[in-house]
Amino acid sequence: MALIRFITWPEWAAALLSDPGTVSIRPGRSLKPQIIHTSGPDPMSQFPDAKFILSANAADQFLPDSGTEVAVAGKSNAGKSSAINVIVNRRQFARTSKTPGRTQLVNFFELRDGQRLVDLPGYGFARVAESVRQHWGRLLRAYFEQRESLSGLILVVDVRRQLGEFDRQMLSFAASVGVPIHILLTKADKLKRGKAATALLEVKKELGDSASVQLFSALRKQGVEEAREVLEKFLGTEKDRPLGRAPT
Ligand SMILES: Nc1nc2c(ncn2[C@@H]2O[C@H](COP(=O)(O)OP(=O)(O)O)[C@@H](O)[C@H]2O)c(=O)[nH]1
Ligand SMILES: [Mg+2]
Repeated sequence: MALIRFITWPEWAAALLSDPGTVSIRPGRSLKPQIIHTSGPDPMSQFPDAKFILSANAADQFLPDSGTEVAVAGKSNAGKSSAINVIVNRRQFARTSKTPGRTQLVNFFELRDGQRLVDLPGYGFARVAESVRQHWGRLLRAYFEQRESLSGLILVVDVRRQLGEFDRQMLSFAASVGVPIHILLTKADKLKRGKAATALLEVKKELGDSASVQLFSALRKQGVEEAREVLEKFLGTEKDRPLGRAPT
């Protein structure tokens, strides 16, 4: 729901300070900026009040660890933000592609009271400096080790690619703390039906019972209901996993 109106500079500054996630400036004919709400309440969504809360760059910045939380991970450019937007049915909820900075942080969203979605930083191993890779590795490890509210991992993988080093690291972190895993093989629209089915079978065969897997396309809205059901299941899951075990 977009609300566009002209405001004064003090109003703009106040809005930016109170809710930076929903305010952007567009160059217009007027000297005054426009304020554009991209994430107001949306009655068409299952999560009408979903909102971005904060980005963390260190474990001590994580939100309080109560309720249930579902983490979404994927190598950069896998299609994670697009998938989140379609599943939550909120345009521009998780910014697609180029929001500098945010892609490197642990982003906390509140879906409903006591139910969160966490957008984890994703990266391709080859493209990142070793020091940065190590920082993210530590941050992700800390996240999986510490979050008692973590109830499920949704891993987004480009259906045209094999599971990579990043994906295997995420699977290993989740498995080692007993968190259930669901894999979205996304961009399924990029493959012919037979090829997509083969890719699905291959991942299923490789992972066996350790994860559930489905085809997904944000573009065609394929597999959205299935993904939403998994998200709801994870969010409703009462946790019974042992805590404090370090991922291996
Ligand atoms: N064809 C197709 N393109 C997609 C799909 N999902 C994402 N993309 C494109 O892939 C690129 C990366 O998507 P984004 O969601 O930003 O990936 P992220 O880096 O994992 O968050 C963008 O150009 C998207 O438009 C999909 O299901 N089908
Ligand atoms: Mg993204």
